[in-house]
Amino acid sequence: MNNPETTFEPLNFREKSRDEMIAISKALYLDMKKRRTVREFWDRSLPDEVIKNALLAAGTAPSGANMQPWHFVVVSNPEIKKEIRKAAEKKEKAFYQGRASEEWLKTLQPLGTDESKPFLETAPCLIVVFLKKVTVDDKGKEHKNYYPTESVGIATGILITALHLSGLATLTYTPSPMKFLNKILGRPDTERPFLILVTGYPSPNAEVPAISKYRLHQIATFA
Ligand code: IYR
Repeated sequence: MNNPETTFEPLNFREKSRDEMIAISKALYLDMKKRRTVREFWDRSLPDEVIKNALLAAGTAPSGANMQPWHFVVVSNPEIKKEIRKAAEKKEKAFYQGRASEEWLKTLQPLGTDESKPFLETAPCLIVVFLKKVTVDDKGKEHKNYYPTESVGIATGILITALHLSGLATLTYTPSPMKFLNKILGRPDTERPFLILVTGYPSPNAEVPAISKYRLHQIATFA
């Protein structure tokens, strides 16, 4: 608190009424409940501005020591999407045909996934989220990042929320291993691919698995 280099500014907190707080939290819950992970996308272009605003929202996330250890690559170029699909399907083939345990494949069964990933080309936008293991400054010096996994997870959650509330569908997609994304997208070794957020309008006849979420008492304890 008494570091001479630290400056502080007013928070400008506006208190909401109890009724407003309850109404906002309820409305947000009901809207977020409608978010579904979609695997069939429409090849319809998106307003750039929506993606940019969602990225700005993600960038407001709290992070360890405010290091902001994330980088987002927005891929809309069909050639690059094709390259990503080709590399990802190769990894998926190995996963479904041997790398995945019987138990894992059984757990995935209700989702109906397989090695074919056409959405990587159909969706207008792939947001590839990278985790910066270190931050490289203008002079090339590396600075340690703190809690990067937690930080990037929080930023990604905000990104998904922002895109959903803006009217778009997303799919959190994690081919494994994902290192090929550094090569295709020219990202340095100091960054690790975190996930691909496949983004777009859902296909008009998209279907989603009939799955449910746990109830409050199953996910929370009040002590
Ligand atoms: N990456 C594979 C397998 C997969 C793994 C998990 I964990 C999922 O929630 C869904 C799929 C695929 O995308 O098919």
